[in-house]
Amino acid sequence: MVLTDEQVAAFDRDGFLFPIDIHEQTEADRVRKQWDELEAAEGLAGSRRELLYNRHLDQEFLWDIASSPTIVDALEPLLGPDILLFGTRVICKWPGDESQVAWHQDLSARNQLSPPMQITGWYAIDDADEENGCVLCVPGSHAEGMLAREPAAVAGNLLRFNEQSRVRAEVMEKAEPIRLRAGQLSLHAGFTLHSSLSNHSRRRRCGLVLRYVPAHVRQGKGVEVNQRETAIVLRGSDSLLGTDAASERDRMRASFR
Ligand SMILES: O=C(O)CCC(=O)C(=O)O
Repeated sequence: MVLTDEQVAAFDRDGFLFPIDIHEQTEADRVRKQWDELEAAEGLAGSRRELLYNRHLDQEFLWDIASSPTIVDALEPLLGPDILLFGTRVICKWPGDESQVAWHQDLSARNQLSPPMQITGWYAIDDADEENGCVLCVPGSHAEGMLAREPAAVAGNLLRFNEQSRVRAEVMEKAEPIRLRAGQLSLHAGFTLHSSLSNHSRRRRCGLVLRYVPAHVRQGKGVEVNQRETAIVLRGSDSLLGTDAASERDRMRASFR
């Protein structure tokens, strides 16, 4: 989807944009069914968290979403002509699950992206609203740059490291709920402050988190192993990786055969 000038201006002003329609109901239902099957096959019980990272590398339906031309078209005016998929993660909150996501920015000293540029896509596998713990974003917070982090003060924090951005209560109060129907997407900037609360409904809330960077962004060599990601060119080319979007799509497609 090509963004209108108004949408680009809204993203620049607020640091997020939603909803963006990716899939109609039938296709969204198909994605949810595939996720349900994967969840059942993997028996997420003991190792839930690790199973949820970078499954676009071995699950074609997740790769298809992550590399969707509709999403990449939307990203192009925001990130430029050369775009990498940097990593994915599914974040699920099951009914009765106390887990939540502490206030944070996706760009942090830990992931060492230079220059610090990233846009995150959040694809709704399930409908997401306040009741089941949708993402909350603070409008304009991306303009503050990188905030200091401290140990998280919330129980059940789903972030990889149990941290949170240092943020004042009056800032959190400005947060907007990112309500999405299954099959819709939101985008937020790397410095946008966001979080999500526990699921108080009887419905699951699963979302596919997609990290995109412009191709000139590099990751520091000293970054911890579980923060290293696999960059795949989705649009244009990358001189350091020495590859382009067409060959990467062929390579990925072949890997699923
Ligand atoms: O899924 C959530 O609740 C949080 C998502 C998130 O932190 C992100 O998209 O960067």
